[in-house]
Amino acid sequence: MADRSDIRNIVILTGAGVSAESGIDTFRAEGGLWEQHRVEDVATPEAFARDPELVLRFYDMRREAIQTKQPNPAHEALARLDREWEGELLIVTQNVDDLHERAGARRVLHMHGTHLNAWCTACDARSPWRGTLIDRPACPECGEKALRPDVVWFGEMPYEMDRIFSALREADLFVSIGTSGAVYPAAGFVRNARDLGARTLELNLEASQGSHLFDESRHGPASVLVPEWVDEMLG
Ligand code: BV8
Repeated sequence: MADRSDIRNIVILTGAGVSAESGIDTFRAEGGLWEQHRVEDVATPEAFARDPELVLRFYDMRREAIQTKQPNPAHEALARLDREWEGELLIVTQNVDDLHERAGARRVLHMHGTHLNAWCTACDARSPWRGTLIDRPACPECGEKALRPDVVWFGEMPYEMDRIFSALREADLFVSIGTSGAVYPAAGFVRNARDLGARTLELNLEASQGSHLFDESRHGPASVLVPEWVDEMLG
């Protein structure tokens, strides 16, 4: 980061690549397959309506898996930046794990929801949830057996888009970490940021679908690139 004196407000977008070195599978490394299903075919309201058990098993397996994983140096570096950065900072994550929070980050926004909540389709309550949903447990609020993962599926509106766009409007720097740029609206944020006057930086294992849109794109593992970048920013 050449001259950072004019950087006060930062928006960081993270994707599955920031959790890859914690042992959480990305969507597209293994061809995005789960039990021979494409993720896009399981992470949809239609799939849930058609075969709820299949979808609930998919999320039960991942909800259990993330609870056995630990944050990696990329999560820890972002948490340090969150603690020490005096300007505005927002980590918009596409990830549904809680590794940013477990590393100590506080200014985190889960635009695609979280594995660790259950959402009641009867009363709309969202309850913290670490167990399984396959056995159709009762909603802690209303008692109905109508819980689904509190995760944004394809075709559903991501959470807190207004808050994301107001942060992008204020951003002096937009940094995209560990995402393929395959899924919208997240993949479009770099364009929004550029149009709104922010500088843009990509930290990713390899070129992504949007690399050409960034002022600078650095390739390597997040556990190396993110601590290096945070050291640059904190001087
Ligand atoms: C919406 C939660 C509208 C679920 C997820 C045609 C064209 C354009 C758009 C569309 C279209 N048809 C449909 C759409 C819209 C659709 C979309 O974009 N589809 C794509 C497939 C084309 N989008 C939606 O449906 C979104 N909603 O548009 O709503 C609307 C309007 C009005 C009213 C209602 C609705 C909602 C999308 C959210 C879906 N949910 N996740 C779950 O987790 O199960 S998406 C999921 O995949 C992730 O959350 C993430 O967002 C997305 C992409 O994954 P990545 O995080 O990027 O991971 P990936 O594996 O792809 O890449 C990893 C990267 O890391 C790679 O680049 C790799 O190189 C790098 N990496 C790997 N290891 C490392 C590393 N980098 C650093 N270090 C390492 N060690």
